Amino acid sequence: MDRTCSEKTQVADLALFGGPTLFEDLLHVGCPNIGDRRKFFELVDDMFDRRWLTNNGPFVKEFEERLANIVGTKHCIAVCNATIGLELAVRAVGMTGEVIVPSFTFIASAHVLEWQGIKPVFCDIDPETHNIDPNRIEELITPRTTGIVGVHVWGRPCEIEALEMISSKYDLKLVFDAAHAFGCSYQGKPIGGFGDAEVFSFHATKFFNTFEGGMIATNDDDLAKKLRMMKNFGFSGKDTVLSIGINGKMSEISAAMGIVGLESLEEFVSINQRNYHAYKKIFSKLPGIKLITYDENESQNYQYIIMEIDDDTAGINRDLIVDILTAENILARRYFFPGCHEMEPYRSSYSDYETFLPETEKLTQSVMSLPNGTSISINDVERMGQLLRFVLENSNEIREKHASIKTNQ
Ligand code: T4K
Repeated sequence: MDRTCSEKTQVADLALFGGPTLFEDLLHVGCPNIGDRRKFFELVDDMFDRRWLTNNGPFVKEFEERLANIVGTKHCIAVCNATIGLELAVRAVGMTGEVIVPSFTFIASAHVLEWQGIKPVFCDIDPETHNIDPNRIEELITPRTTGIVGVHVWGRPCEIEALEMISSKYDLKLVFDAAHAFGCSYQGKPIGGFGDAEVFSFHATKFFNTFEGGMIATNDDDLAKKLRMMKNFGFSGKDTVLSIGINGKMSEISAAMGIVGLESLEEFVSINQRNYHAYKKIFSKLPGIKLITYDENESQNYQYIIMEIDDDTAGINRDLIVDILTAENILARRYFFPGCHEMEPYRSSYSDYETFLPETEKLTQSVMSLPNGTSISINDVERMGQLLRFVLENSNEIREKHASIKTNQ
């Protein structure tokens, strides 16, 4: 049975120290939002009746049309996941040699380059936006640089104008990893139409999902044509292959999930926004915890509840907070930790990043994310808030108790 947080009257009540858990069920960061199941099963029945399961079927075509209406681009190309989508985009725009990318991102943003023999050159971030810092890009450009991959981290757009200026000044390709940014806008325009192409993720953990899946958006007709061939082994027609390609196709069942999910898009956003406001109200009163905020004049999906922990003010560090929450069945995550440059193969290949990624280093030590989405209620948010308040109020005792347990282990 769930217990209310007021029952945590002493430090020994924390689950980390053997007390009962605050939540009976696990609260996940990235628990999927699911649309109308009945409608989904109807579409699956149609699909089985038709016996057309993949390879540019009617659901994929319909889904792509609907996506293009939402993001306002000429072309939306559905793919099996954003990682393959990024690989296709990077390759199709002609990136080679070195490409500048932030290290503060999910590892896929770097791997899609390395996987194709392109060196990811990691750029530091702006500590306020968590996005690539345009002021640090020019110093990284060499004769081998062919492009920039900007990442709209947490769905908050990069400084797109500045990135566009740099890429046109140095004749670089510009692709956006928009994995987090479906439903978001920049200066009133939907994310999707910027740079040479933008790539979205519809993975189960994103606020809108197709189980696995993704989409490449572009306004460039030639690029779209190339991408469509490349995601289908390079085929142009039944028997002719015109270029190297891969299998990046989205299946019909994923597209069916997407079509159904789109009908609940507004509901997903409004629940996320409601929870975000509840988190904001509680966390603005907690010393040492800074919640990242969204510009409410732009469209947002409000999926990510991201906190930065200031150890000195909070009296407790990020890792111990994550351990405490995890023990209570709140599976908080250290997104993104460590930075990509600290993971293989980059860690072994490049040794000197620490000196020029200071903001990335700092942020990866203090950042964490909390659950959001349709599986999270206001009551859940309030209980998490009460727990965190209890933790901060008792930080000294918690730290000491934790240290003494560690010493005795
Ligand atoms: N670029 C960026 C900036 C990205 O963040 C991502 C993906 C990509 C590119 C690549 O996109 P895709 O190729 O995936 O389309 C998760 C996701 O797998 C990944 O898609 C996402 N970013 C990343 C931020 O998070 P993990 O390894 O942390 O996932 P995992 O299995 O630990 O799951 C996360 C939480 O979600 C867990 O608490 C469990 C929960 N969960 C997960 C699934 C799959 C559920 O409750 N239900 C589920 O069905 O990477």
